[in-house]
Amino acid sequence: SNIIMRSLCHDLLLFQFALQMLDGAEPQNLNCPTYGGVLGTPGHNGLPGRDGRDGKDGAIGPKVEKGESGVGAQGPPGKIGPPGVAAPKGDKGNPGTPGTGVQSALQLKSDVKYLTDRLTIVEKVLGFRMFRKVGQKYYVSDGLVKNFEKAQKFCSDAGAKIVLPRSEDENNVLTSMQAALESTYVYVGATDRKKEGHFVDMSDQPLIFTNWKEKEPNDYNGAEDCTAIYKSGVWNDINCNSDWHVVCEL
Ligand code: MMA
Ligand code: CA
Ligand code: CA
Repeated sequence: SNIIMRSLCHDLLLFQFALQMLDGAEPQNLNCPTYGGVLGTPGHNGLPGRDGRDGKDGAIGPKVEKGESGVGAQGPPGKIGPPGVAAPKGDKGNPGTPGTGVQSALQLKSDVKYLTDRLTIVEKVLGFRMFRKVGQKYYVSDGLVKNFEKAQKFCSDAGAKIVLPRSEDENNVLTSMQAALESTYVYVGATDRKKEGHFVDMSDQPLIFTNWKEKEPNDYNGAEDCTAIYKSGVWNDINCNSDWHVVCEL
């Protein structure tokens, strides 16, 4: 737990540091007491490349007057010309390691939001007696038995929705929960109350996954507009007034 505390402290300092950067404040060294580590300062840009070497000697100086023909010997060579222009500067140095600039601060902010949102969900999950994780979702239950209306209210009061498997994976996880609940049926959030025979989710959207038992849905007695899942994992349309186990999803 000491390691976790240090890691948390470190994360907090990192975030605080990011905020300072956003404020344009002069970054300060920040310490975690038990860690003693110092937050690194942002990376500098790489050093500029070294100057290029001097250029080669310049061209020969001005031409000397030609001696009079046929008389004296050839005159001395002219003075050496001025040094050539310096060679172009070397290439720019490699960039330094990325600093905690505005870009990283924004990234950090969105990471913190994502984690906070996830934590809020996980804390809701912890309020239930039973839970399973499937993909990004959690299936939760208190093992209660209710009619469809009350089942829906129970879930929404908990900030959740009545369960509706959207894939075989999710259907399998719900089936395993049902075994643990020792229940005949678990309500599933699909109804054909608006249009007989046309099952939709609680937001009136078409179902992207179904697992109907053969010959279902059959609207038995003309009074079946809700859906439940059997222990075997197949679905049946049933009467909405019967009491069955409630599972919610988060
Ligand atoms: C029950 C009920 C129906 C289901 C049939 C299947 C008799 O009614 O569960 O929803 O379709 O059984 O035989
Ligand atoms: Ca029906
Ligand atoms: Ca049926």
